[in-house]
Amino acid sequence: MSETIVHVLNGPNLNLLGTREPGIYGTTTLADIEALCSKAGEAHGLSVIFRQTNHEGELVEMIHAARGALGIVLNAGAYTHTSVALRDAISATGVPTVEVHISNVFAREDFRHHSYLSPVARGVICGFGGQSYVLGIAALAATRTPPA
Ligand code: CA2
Repeated sequence: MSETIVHVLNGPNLNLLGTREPGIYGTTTLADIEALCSKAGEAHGLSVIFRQTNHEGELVEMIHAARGALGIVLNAGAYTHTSVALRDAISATGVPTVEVHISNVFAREDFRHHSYLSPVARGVICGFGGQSYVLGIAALAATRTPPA
């Protein structure tokens, strides 16, 4: 077990953050969010592994690779609304997963109101920009069992 490791996984198009649609996603880049996550990890005594991919299968592999970790903070991007494969990967590995979104998906188009992942997630945080990730890391840290 690697109970001091949190995997922060990002799905499709999140590498474009800060370059387009600032009205929805702000001007924060993914590199800025990675820095926020590292800082949050340090504050909680956790190591953060931060990754992004545009490919669904690769995201499945990344979830598998997180087995034994304290948890996953997952922004699956548009796959949130489409992917049974990601949902099965979360269920199959049993790694506590916090679903996060930069935007408030419930204030947006109807198709973003449904998530295949929420029912198997430990919890869901959305609408707080890059802070959604920081809150996700804090939530996992709060679930940590103190050493005996
Ligand atoms: O709000 C979020 O974090 C989302 O997961 C972002 C996804 C979207 O499909 C989800 O419904 C909500 C989209 C990520 C694409 O990011 C872009 C970045 C720059 C320009 C355009 C899209």
